[in-house]
Amino acid sequence: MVVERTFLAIKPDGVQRGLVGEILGRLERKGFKLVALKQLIPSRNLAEQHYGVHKERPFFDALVGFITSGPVVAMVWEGEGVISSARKLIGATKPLEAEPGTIRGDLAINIGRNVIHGSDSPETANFEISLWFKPDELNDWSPADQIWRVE
Ligand code: IDP
Ligand code: MG
Repeated sequence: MVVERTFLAIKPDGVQRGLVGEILGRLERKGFKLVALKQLIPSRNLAEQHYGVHKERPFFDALVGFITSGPVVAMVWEGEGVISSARKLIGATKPLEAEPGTIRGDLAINIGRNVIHGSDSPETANFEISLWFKPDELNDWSPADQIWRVE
């Protein structure tokens, strides 16, 4: 398994509902490494680029309107297989279909208020990381307990 980086963002509903700590805790406890974190209210331009693949979808305007409506917690997480693993921890797009134990399965009901975004492929992850972060906002670091992490 290769070490990868993925872009995750707690959406405005997650921030407004006080779920930031809960979500960060799940990712930390899983064992992934946080390499960038910031809170921002995304500009319309940023949101439209981020959700560019959905430009033609009927929900696009509502989606961009919502993601720009308040603070988002933008993050980059690193680890082996983190892109697909984080998607599993997040759960299905429709929260009522997301498995219990996943973030959306445990914490959300509505598809338009599904708490968190996660990159869906290595290409998307690279695009989204460079869209949301400058290179010097990403930290290369080794956990002090790395000796306990086995192959
Ligand atoms: P994902 O977030 O699980 O990757 P995508 O299909 O990439 O799901 O859609 C991006 C976001 O757009 C979803 O998280 C959801 O908030 C919203 N969305 C997707 N499909 C619909 C829909 O049919 N109605 C309203 N919002 C939707
Ligand atoms: Mg998606």
